Amino acid sequence: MRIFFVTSNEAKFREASLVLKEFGIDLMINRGYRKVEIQSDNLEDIVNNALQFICGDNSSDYFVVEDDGLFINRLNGFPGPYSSYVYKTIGLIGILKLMSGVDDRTAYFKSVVGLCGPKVGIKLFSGVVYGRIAMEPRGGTEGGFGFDPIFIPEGYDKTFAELGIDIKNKLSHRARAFRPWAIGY
Ligand code: ITT
Repeated sequence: MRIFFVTSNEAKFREASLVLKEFGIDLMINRGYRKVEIQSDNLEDIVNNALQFICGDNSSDYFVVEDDGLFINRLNGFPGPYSSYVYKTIGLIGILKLMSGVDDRTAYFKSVVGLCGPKVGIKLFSGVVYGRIAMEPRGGTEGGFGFDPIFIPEGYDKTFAELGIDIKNKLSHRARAFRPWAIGY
């Protein structure tokens, strides 16, 4: 039995692979598939839909798709499901500009992970990590990806990028979605 993570994001793949290694699961990437992403306000719908295009090819392989969002409370959850587009367009500096002068900097990351394969149908798992938006990007060159340089998880003073992959993988939205997945799949 083989499990393929269908993603264009190698950093997501690397983090998920390390989490699943704890459970003796070897993750592979893509097997020629591409994640088809619909536009929706709902991460679960995006994952469900992406899996419809991949699953049911009669192989004995399992497939995983993950969708994430950074939800900033003061911005009514923006960028949320649009995080990928916002990251590529206004980026970290754009988010920090939107947050300029804002006291409530609380935010959270959410991950929805979907699995499909022979006999399991589609199963969804989710994970959340709460935290706050930093005043400036930190740790960008050392580690992390995406919004990691501006996200400080609850209980820490450092950003995900400064904390590095080992600590991030203990508490991240991704780890919290993949761990129950690994136990339950
Ligand atoms: P897929 O091909 O798997 O969709 P993606 O990069 O488009 O890869 P998502 O749509 O799931 O991934 O994620 C939206 C964006 O949120 C992503 O591009 C990152 O910029 C950001 N993001 C997701 N997880 C993150 C994390 O753990 N740390 C920092 N930023 C993250």
